[in-house]
Amino acid sequence: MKHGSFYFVLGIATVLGLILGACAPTPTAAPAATSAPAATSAPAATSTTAPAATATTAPAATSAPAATATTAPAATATTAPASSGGSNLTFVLVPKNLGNPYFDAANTGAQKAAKELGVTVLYQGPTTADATAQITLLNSLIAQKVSGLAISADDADALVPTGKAAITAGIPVVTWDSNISKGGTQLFVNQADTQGIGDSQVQMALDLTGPSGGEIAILSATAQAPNQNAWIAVMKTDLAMSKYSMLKLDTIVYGNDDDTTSYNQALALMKTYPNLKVIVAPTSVGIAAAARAVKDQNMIGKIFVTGLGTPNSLRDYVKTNIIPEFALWNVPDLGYLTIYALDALATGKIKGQPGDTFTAGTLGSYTIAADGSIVLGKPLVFNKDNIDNFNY
Ligand code: RAM
Repeated sequence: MKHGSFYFVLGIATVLGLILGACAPTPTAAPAATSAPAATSAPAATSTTAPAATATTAPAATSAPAATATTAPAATATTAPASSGGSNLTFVLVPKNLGNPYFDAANTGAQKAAKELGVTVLYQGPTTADATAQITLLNSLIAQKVSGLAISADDADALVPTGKAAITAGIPVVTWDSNISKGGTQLFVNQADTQGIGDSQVQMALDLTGPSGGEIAILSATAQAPNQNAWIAVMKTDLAMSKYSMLKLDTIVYGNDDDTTSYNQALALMKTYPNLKVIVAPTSVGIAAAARAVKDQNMIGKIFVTGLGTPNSLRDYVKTNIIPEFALWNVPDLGYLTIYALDALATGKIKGQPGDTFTAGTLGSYTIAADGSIVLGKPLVFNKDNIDNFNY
């Protein structure tokens, strides 16, 4: 080869090499995953919206690459490995279901905590609020040896063996929002006092019927939902008290935290109970669907809706007086606190015993109560005067 041609070929090869080098995934893009091959391809898996993710869920797999999303049909969304510190910990925040704005809001707080702690938090859950699908996902995450699980349970009892299996495998487990029964979790991060949440639902119903009372109905999430069932138990006790004797509970129906099912249940309630005055929906999906049903049926002012939901999804209904008031807690803070609690367990700062104390970043210090829980704070009541102060 002549010198001229040699240098020409060399030049081309060098340019090609530079281009290929620039396209290659950089190792720094895989913050927490150690051995998962797909991790490098999911750097900014910022995609909170990432659908049935395959490779993007892989960062969770630290040592069992085969058992990733393919064995977890229910697992879909994943979020940014926010890790900035030196930790290799990969926690998974598991909601009752994906596509629920309430859990998405919790995930924003969880990601904030992840950044502060230098850990990775993945967000994976079943597509429907179904315990069997949630157990399938959890079994997969246990097989992948993730560093910790934060679960909002679809069923208190059905998840006990799964929670136990994780703990036995050395994977710390905290529940948040919706608890697993005894033995299935090491710590429950409760959003607000259960009694207080139940009381607020009945009080708001009375506010909306007015002092003379009237017929009310409860539109809940799933029939097995641990948190809704605990709140409904409080509501039933309250309704049996003389101070609420003017309220008549017609029925309890379940919309399964599914928008269409909840909407249809609300329509059926209005049809079946012509004197219905208030639908109480202690679920973020149910309350929004019920409000829409009232609007679509032109029942504004005749039937009111209240319960629990996120300010952003209910703002318009508050302003049009379909939902004059409703309650909730600071959901991003709930996700934030949950990840701090899980990190404290995973790093041995606490054992999950009553009396154990840890600091949850900007939220301050928490001590585990005798019942194995910590409580975020008090429920907030939202109405047209304050709703614009909240954005989640
Ligand atoms: C739904 C879920 C969740 C509950 C909220 C209020 O999003 O059922 O568990 O806490 O509503």
